[in-house]
Amino acid sequence: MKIVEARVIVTCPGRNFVTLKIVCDDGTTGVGDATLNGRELAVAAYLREHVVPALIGRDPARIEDTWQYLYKGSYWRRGPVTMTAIAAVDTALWDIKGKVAGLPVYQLLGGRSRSGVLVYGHASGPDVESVLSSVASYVSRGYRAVRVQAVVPGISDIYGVSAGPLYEPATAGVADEAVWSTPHYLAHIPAVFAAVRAEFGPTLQLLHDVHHRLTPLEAGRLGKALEPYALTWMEDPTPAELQDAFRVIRQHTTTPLAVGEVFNTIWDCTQLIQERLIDYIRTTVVHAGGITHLRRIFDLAALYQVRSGSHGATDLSPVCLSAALHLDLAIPNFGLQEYMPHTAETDAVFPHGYRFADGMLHPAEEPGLGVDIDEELAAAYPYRPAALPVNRLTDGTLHDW
Ligand code: CS2
Ligand code: MG
Repeated sequence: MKIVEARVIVTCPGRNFVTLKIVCDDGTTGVGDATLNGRELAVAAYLREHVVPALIGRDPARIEDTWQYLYKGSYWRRGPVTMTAIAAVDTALWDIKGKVAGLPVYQLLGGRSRSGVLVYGHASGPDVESVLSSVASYVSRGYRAVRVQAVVPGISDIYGVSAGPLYEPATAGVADEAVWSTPHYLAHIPAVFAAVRAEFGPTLQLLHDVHHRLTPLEAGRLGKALEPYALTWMEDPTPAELQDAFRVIRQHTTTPLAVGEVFNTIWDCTQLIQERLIDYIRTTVVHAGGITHLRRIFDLAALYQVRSGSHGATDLSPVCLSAALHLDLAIPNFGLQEYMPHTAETDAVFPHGYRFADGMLHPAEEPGLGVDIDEELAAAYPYRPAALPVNRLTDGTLHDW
């Protein structure tokens, strides 16, 4: 078999997605997600200009060799654009291998390790009462794990609180500006979790995303304040360019820590994993080099009792989610999978067979990943520039977002 074509498809059914579709000489196709929120066209150009020409004529069965070729062969290693492009190729090749074998991809990864993939949903609200009813709506739909974000008195526009049923941080055109105050935030969040825990009892899994906004010491203080409410994890407490920052947090709290949605390679988390500075690694198929490289990260993590908790926001397309579910089902150290349902328009552009039942997602049983892109429909939604917000302190200083 040979690869004869690879198409880079950019579409915006409500938000932008980049998809790679690889076509083989016998007509077999495979898809890979290549979406990098707010930087979509950089990955599209990287694929079109530098990767697709190198794919033509290659044997699609050689997944590992192609990964090494694209990683080592470019000389310029790592980085979100490169690793997202490699991920798209890798994911599409796993899809093809599954179709050729006549098996769902999870079977090629060692088979099922569990009955389904436990997911968490996103509850939020403008005040504690509405947060409680948002959590209740997830519980009534069968969710067993819920991430809780809340508006903080004194901060009008806060990360993770949706205005409507769908949360979408990227906005049309140039970046929005948000305002942040750490003292207001630290004063409010423990009370929100006290109310949620009191209402829903001890066994509902609760999570919180700090979105990189605290110093290590502030994060230690928040983690300690949240200990009575037994969170499953506190996410991205501080930026992680310096992995040893997590030592400080660890010294101060037993609240479990999760990090990794902006990581691209295993080298971004070796220290975090090997020193057991985190409990969950949240890297994804699309941003960390595809199924091949993410498997490598999860295997390292398994040695240190660190579990997976892959990012699954709506900017990761149904192609990424499908691939994530196959890996989640197979690995021994699965923890949780984030799940934010896509819009009806997005679901129509990416026909897929995964389904939600009893708080879990279940991948399609058909050969490959069980997801595709309807290219005709995709063409009806042209690309629209959109950007993630920036964040400033009350005095105007640019802060982490
Ligand atoms: C978030 C995301 O889902 C999460 O945990 O951190 O909403 C994130 O902000 C976006 O995916 C950025 O593209
Ligand atoms: Mg997050």
